[in-house]
Amino acid sequence: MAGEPQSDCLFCKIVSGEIPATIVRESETTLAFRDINPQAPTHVLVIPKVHYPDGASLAAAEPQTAADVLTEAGAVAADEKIDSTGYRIILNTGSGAGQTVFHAHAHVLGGRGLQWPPG
Ligand code: IU
Repeated sequence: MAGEPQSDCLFCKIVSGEIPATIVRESETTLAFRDINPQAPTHVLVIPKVHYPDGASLAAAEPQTAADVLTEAGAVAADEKIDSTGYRIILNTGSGAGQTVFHAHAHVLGGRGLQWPPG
């Protein structure tokens, strides 16, 4: 059922503690941890604790939790001191856009120059 933990979902297992992660922030509804394959000096993933396959489906079902993900992404940027230099929040959506884990997550990237448009 939408929103329920999925037994085959890596990020649900991080939420439950079954798989370890370097957690940098936690709120009632979200978890933020370092990406295992960082693409910038700061690369943190912010996820909802509930399972939805992507950010849009999360926002449609639980808009407050989607807002919490963005608020926490901003808090990560402040914690990492990249808020003054600029940072990027990315929600890859669909395999064609590079999404590989189908549990909603926002990438927070910063600490280096970021090009536009992204690849
Ligand atoms: P994507 O937007 O679905 O491609 O992002 C998934 C991210 O999850 C990607 O950057 C991976 O490096 C990251 N990740 C992780 O942090 N820990 C893991 O155990 C696995 C993937 I698998």
